Amino acid sequence: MKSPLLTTLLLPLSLSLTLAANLPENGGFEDPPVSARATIQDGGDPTNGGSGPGWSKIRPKKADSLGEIVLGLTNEVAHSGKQSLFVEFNHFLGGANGAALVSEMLPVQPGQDYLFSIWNRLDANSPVTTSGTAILKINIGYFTSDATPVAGKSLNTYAPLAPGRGNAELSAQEWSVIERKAPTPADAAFARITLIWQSDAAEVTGTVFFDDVALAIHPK
Ligand SMILES: [Ca+2]
Repeated sequence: MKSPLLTTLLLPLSLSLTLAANLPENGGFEDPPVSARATIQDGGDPTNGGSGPGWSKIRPKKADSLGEIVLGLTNEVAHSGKQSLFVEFNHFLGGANGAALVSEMLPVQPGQDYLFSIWNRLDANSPVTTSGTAILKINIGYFTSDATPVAGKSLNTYAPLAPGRGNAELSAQEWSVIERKAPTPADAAFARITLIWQSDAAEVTGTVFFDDVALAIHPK
């Protein structure tokens, strides 16, 4: 039997570990609830108008001569819970001029081995078609305790979203995970995740679902 003192000591520790293993809040895209595929404008805004939780900014690529990228939430498929984020490329040929989703400032522990992960799956009704590739760019910026950017220490990586182009497990039949090691700098107190959808110069059409964005301490 645990002593009351031990239980008291263990409780805050286990609570902080739980939080540390599940950043950002709403990484599972369950908030706000939707009853169908819903764009940002139609109630599928994971930032809830910029008030969070978890996500602070979202920017679709509005339709023009370079096509568009539509973002929102859907209950069609989910890796966890009932919902995921959908990213719909529609004759997009804007290259780096794409769409983005930005997290809130997430508290992290300095000098730790973190693992960033995000699950992805193609839409069986509209898989990505392109002569080049669609790209998910992942940027993790770090900040000190007074929110000053930690210079030169951000993580920049990317994953191709067209099958057979370096993201071999991506399919419409099942979810697969994109993982990147993300060690925190020694003076980091916060991290901010920016997800950017773009392409190389080729035209892209098709939809990819994303779920369960996490930044968690990597088990040694
Ligand atoms: Ca989910």
